Amino acid sequence: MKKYLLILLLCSSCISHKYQKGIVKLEPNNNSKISGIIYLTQEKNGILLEAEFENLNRKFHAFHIHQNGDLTKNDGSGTGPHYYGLNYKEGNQILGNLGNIKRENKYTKYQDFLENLTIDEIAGRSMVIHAKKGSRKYKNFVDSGKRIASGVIGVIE
Ligand SMILES: [Cu+2]
Repeated sequence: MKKYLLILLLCSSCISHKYQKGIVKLEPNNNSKISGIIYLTQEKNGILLEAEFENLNRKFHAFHIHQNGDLTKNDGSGTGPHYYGLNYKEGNQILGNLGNIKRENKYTKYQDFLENLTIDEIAGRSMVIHAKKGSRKYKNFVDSGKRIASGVIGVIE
């Protein structure tokens, strides 16, 4: 019995993540002037996101994880649909809906914690900023306008 307890205790602290750090360099879409860098750090229950954006032009911009890492289209359409989460079921939180970025000035510093997400599962996908305000974090996606900046989620080992 003691042996099983020990194994249980060990395993609750050994949830292994292949990647601990990620980085995204945002490039403009649809001829916007928006750029930015996003730093991702894997923590126990999610990802710490720290970012700096340049030239946001509205008070709020929707911010999402999209399924694909294809940046070859100027309108950002290569990034495909929104990312829902690995084990998404109807009614669950939509993990790719990161809510809205609130603009500060020419430069905007932004920080968030993305619960229940791992860098492993989003590596190679993309992060996208939209022209308009979207829905609140983890709720259903609402139409948030054109894609104005996007970047592939890269990993750092
Ligand atoms: Cu989106």
